Amino acid sequence: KNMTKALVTGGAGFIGSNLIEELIKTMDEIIVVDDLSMGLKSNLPDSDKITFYQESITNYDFMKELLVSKKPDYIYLLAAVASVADSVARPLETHEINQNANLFILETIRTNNLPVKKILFASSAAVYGDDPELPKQESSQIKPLTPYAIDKFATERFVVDYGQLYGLNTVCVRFFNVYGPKQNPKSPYSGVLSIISDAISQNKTFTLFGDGSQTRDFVFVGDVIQALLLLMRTPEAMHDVYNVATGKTTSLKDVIKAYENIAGKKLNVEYKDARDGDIKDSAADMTKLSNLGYKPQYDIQSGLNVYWQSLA
Ligand code: UD2
Repeated sequence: KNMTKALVTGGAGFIGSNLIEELIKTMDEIIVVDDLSMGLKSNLPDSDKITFYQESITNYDFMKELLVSKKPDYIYLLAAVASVADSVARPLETHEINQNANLFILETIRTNNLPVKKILFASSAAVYGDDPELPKQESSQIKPLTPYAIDKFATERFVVDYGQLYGLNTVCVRFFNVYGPKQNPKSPYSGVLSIISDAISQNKTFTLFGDGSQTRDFVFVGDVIQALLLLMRTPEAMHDVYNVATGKTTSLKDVIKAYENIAGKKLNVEYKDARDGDIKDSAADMTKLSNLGYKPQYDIQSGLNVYWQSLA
């Protein structure tokens, strides 16, 4: 029997490590490439199916050798510098990771005729920018406003184009506000729910930028993994881009209220002015992914509940 192999770049990160917990149920080998700049080796489940490499995807010699020798069937391109602020501070460096390294992977697959079954690239709702028209459909106006968003959008186009021009099987996702276990609260630009979780469990003060009326489509990581697996196995999901969210929005104020109820304690909040460049509201139209059978299993209440339990 042929071994089925998946490669996950950024596999020790938040979304990657949650994905791998599912992949070990069906794959024979999961190859993880992660430089541990944000991810943690301890995020990975303990399984002899996992082959871990602490490497940057910008190590081209390494990546080429890995792809050619391992010949993965499925590739999840999740590695990125996920911080928009980092991309504004050092655009050339983040461009190398967020775009060029992914293009190198595509090019290596093409020029070596590697038998990859499907490639999925993780993009971001950031590509929509601050245009106020909501909810965002995949066909809505694209207005990338930061190096991060520009790289995500350009790489989406490369990934789709490598499908159309060279026949690679590819698909892209645009993540909205993903939250859940293993999200790293390290940076002030980490996902707000990881920062709130950290604050409430450690009894720290949470700094709220704005008045709390800003809204987001918060999607629990379990639903994100459902979406990724669905898109990988669905042949019609091809050379195309899909929003990944829930289709429902919640204000930051209401999220905090819900979290306080679950945790059974108050979050200590200090208010500051809205952050430069932050958008007020974000919302996803989920028609396209729903038409493939996607149905989120977690509302904000149940998602936060699982998240809180995971911190215990
Ligand atoms: C998310 C992405 C960003 C980009 C964007 C696209 C994250 C971390 N950021 O930004 O990369 O893709 O979506 O729309 O996924 N907030 C606080 N206190 C804090 C941190 C955040 O009040 O300590 C506020 C923040 O000002 C914002 C809201 O919480 O109004 C959500 O912040 P976020 O960084 O989690 O997510 P977002 O949607 O601004």
